[in-house]
Amino acid sequence: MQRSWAAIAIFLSVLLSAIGVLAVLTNDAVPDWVSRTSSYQAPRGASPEIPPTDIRVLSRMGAIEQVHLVASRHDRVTLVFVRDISASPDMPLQLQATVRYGRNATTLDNEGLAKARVYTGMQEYNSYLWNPPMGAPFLNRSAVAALMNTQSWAQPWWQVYNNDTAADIPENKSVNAAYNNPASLYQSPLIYTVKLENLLPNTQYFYEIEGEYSGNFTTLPMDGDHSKPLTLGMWADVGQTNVSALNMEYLLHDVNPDLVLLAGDLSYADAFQQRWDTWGRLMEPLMSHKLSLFCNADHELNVGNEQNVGYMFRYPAPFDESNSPSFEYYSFKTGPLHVIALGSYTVFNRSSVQYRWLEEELSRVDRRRTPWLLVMLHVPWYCSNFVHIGEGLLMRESMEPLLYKYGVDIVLTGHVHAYERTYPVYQNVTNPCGPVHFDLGDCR
Ligand SMILES: *[C@@H]1O[C@H](CO)[C@@H](O)[C@H](O)[C@H]1NC(C)=O
Ligand SMILES: *[C@@H]1O[C@H](CO)[C@@H](O)[C@H](O)[C@H]1NC(C)=O
Ligand SMILES: *[C@@H]1O[C@H](CO)[C@@H](O)[C@H](O)[C@H]1NC(C)=O
Ligand SMILES: *[C@@H]1O[C@H](CO)[C@@H](O)[C@H](O)[C@H]1NC(C)=O
Ligand SMILES: *[C@@H]1O[C@H](CO)[C@@H](O)[C@H](O)[C@H]1NC(C)=O
Ligand SMILES: *[C@@H]1O[C@H](CO)[C@@H](O)[C@H](O)[C@H]1NC(C)=O
Ligand SMILES: *[C@@H]1O[C@H](CO)[C@@H](O)[C@H](O)[C@H]1NC(C)=O
Ligand SMILES: CC(=O)N[C@H]1CO[C@H](CO)[C@@H](O)[C@@H]1O
Ligand SMILES: [Fe+2]
Repeated sequence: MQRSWAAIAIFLSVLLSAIGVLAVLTNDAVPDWVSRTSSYQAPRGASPEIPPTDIRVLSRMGAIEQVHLVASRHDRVTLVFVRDISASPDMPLQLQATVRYGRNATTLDNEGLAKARVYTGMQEYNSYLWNPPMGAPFLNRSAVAALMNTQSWAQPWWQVYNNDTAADIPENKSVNAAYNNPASLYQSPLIYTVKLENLLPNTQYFYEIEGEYSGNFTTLPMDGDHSKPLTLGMWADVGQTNVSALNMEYLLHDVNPDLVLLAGDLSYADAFQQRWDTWGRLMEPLMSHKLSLFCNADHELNVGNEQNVGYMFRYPAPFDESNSPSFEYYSFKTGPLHVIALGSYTVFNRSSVQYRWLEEELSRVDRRRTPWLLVMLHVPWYCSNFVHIGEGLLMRESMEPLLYKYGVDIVLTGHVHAYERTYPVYQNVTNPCGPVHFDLGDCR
């Protein structure tokens, strides 16, 4: 069975509005594909970060929140949720939670035990807080100085960056509080994870967490099942402004995808860790109902001292399920589609583990079952944004021949905060056998 471009319909947000791109993947076996072009246009211009006092991002004070579903395998979905007990010292510490799930919303015949983990993050008072390159400030320097000042409650010898003024904080620099300043230690909420197992394809499932929170989702088709079109919601560089929220609502209600692919840069927490929590709350309407896959990017790794920790604990990638030794690269198959996620900020040269895994993974692709082959990574290999041109070149140099050899159809990227789509291309030259590159991103 052959893939054909005639059978791909692409929802495009209009030029320069960089989000809400959707592909309906079918193949020749499905004659009644519908071509659709979205008229959606993300609002232009800077949008202020949603303040922490906004109802959409407020802590639920010990109740279940930040519920999200990660695609894992054809018969398995990972459910993640959170309890923020930071303001409830008397609440019993519950490190497990019962999740009941099933096809019948009344009987919920299956049960899973979710286990909680927490992590500590070293807060970084990044200049993105008071001087962000996108959007408007979330905190000013005085507010940051106040946050870092522990002298009213910590032992007096603990150094603080300054006492009570913003004057010492460099205008446009990141500042780490001293490691022994207790104000610099962030304690994550309880993050619970459970794998919902033995799921049937193309089936609506209902779930209930501790009898307290309920939701539903629909499983994806088996790989090789080409009986109906597969709708993908694709986005990147999401953030947490009103525009991020609008884009989320658009994906949920208008696109109504089977699967959401987020090509990196999720929350822009940038090592001010509680912004992972506000993002998780803001995205819950979409992510508690639709299956997503993610890849990690610069804002998960190295804007601030994130080092992927917040990402890794909260958005577990199905790497075990795909013979990968690292959450940074994995694969997922459904219907006519084989997705491979790669790490733009993971060593990618020919002696790297990532390269060798990719080569093996590509050799495992069965084009009869999954005629569409999509590679998701963060930093574009091709783009016309001169600020970012060249950032993806080393990875492209290393891996492009492999992708070409195995006939990858689509390379999905983000990072540049603009929408752009290439002709099929290989080594800088239009080539009908090369992949088409989609650069997505919220331009906020
Ligand atoms: C769900 O289970 C209940 C109780 O067994 C049953 O009465 C009901 O018909 C079932 N619903 C569906 C949709 O199967
Ligand atoms: C900084 O923000 C705080 C509230 O977070 C506000 O009370 C204060 O007036 C602001 N300071 C300046 C200099 O804008
Ligand atoms: C903070 O206050 C203490 C006590 O008043 C003073 O010794 C110290 O120099 C101050 N630190 C800074 C950074 O201003
Ligand atoms: C499934 O969840 C969605 C989103 O929360 C909700 O709107 C819908 O009513 C639910 N469906 C059923 C049958 O409960
Ligand atoms: C963002 O959205 C909220 C809720 O709709 C609204 O109250 C607020 O005014 C908006 N903020 C901006 C800057 O548009
Ligand atoms: C691949 O990259 C790693 C990390 O930068 C480096 O240590 C190694 O020497 C490189 N190998 C080759 C063959 O370039
Ligand atoms: C492709 O273009 C880049 C940037 O212009 C250049 O550095 C690179 O050498 C070119 N590669 C090939 C194979 O032509
Ligand atoms: C060079 C630079 O980025 N300067 C910025 C430093 O931060 C202030 C706001 O705090 C901006 O106005 C400057 O443009
Ligand atoms: Fe990025």
